[in-house]
Amino acid sequence: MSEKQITVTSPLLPDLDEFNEMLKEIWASKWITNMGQFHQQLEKELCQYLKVPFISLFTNGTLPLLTALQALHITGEVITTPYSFVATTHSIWWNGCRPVFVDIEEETCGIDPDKIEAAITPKTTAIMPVSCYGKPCKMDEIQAIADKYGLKVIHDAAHAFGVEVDGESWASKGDMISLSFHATKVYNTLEGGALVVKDEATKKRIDFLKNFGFAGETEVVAPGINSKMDEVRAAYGLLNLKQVDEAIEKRRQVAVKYRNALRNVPGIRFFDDMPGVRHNYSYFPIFINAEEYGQTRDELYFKMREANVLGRRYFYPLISTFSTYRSLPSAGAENLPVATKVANEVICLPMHHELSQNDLERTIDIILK
Ligand code: T4K
Repeated sequence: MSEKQITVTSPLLPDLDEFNEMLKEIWASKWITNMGQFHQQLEKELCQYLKVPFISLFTNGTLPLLTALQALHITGEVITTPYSFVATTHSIWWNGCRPVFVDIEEETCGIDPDKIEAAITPKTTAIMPVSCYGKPCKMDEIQAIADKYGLKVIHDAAHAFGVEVDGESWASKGDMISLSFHATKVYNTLEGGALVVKDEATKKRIDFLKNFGFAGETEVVAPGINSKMDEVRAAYGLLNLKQVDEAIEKRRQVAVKYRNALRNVPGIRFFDDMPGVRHNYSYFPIFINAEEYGQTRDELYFKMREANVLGRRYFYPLISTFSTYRSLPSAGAENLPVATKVANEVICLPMHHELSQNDLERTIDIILK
């Protein structure tokens, strides 16, 4: 364990002097939260960067999911994927709804649209797909099913910051789109998140909901929550926005090197770029076929750990196997064969803007041995 630790990710940090200048402004104004000037500026700049009409900032990427379900009055059953971070399903549960797991497809690791209709019941009110690893899931097919049955689509795009398909922002797909700006994401505000919405009235409603439901000093129009982003994080976010493209380009170069090194290794599968897609390279998952590769996923995973290379098994175990959810009728492995297989095959390799050539070689060498 003598060699330097290589982690799965490393946060994009703003220049400390520039940040300090912004902190001085905040200190001077004494306005530190509740939709201050940096909060407003970041919302404006994110709308431009993400090519979306309206955005509302949040303290993390879980609360926009919870709030979207509230705002859309979602009840009953919500169809979702078991192959995600737990926050996706928790947001459904916290709204008093029942998550209904539908299997994923290997091609995108997103929910399989061909399996959605069979899971729809009279109680279904929404679909919550995830663009896992920032890879666009089959949103057009999902939206068509939602339209046919009158369902809402809440798109968990936590991983998909800056992703575009044929020039269109992926953060515009769905009725409401949730983003995470956690430290481990391509773009971070320390902790943070946002909800993208389509019209001004909805934006206003979300802004009320994230501020206890207040619509003025004395009027409360809804049972809201407190999930406002403060000025310090908004300032940090403004600085990071200036350098996120450079970070994405560095990640792209890492992806190219991984692909070149691993392309012909039997039993290792990974994603290539999709035509017309601007990827953000937020994760670099590889999938191990133990028989062809000669080692199981866990054998490789623990070998990497021994060498201080900390890949992560995102998303193992499946959400549907956790104690809260495993008794749901849709949670059985027989209903989720692809997700179960993929969760047992995946390792996300170290992927961030600061990986050195030596870091990459160390990681690749372990896999090639
Ligand atoms: N929907 C989806 C699809 C999501 O993936 C997530 C979050 C959400 C919703 C909810 O969004 P948030 O409410 O979290 O904004 C991480 C993140 O905490 C979580 O945000 C993320 N998804 C999930 C996939 O991964 P951990 O438990 O794996 O993180 P941790 O602390 O083990 O960190 C991993 C590595 O990152 C460390 O080994 C080193 C590096 N790191 C991490 C932190 C926190 C740093 O270098 N500095 C840091 O400050 O969950």
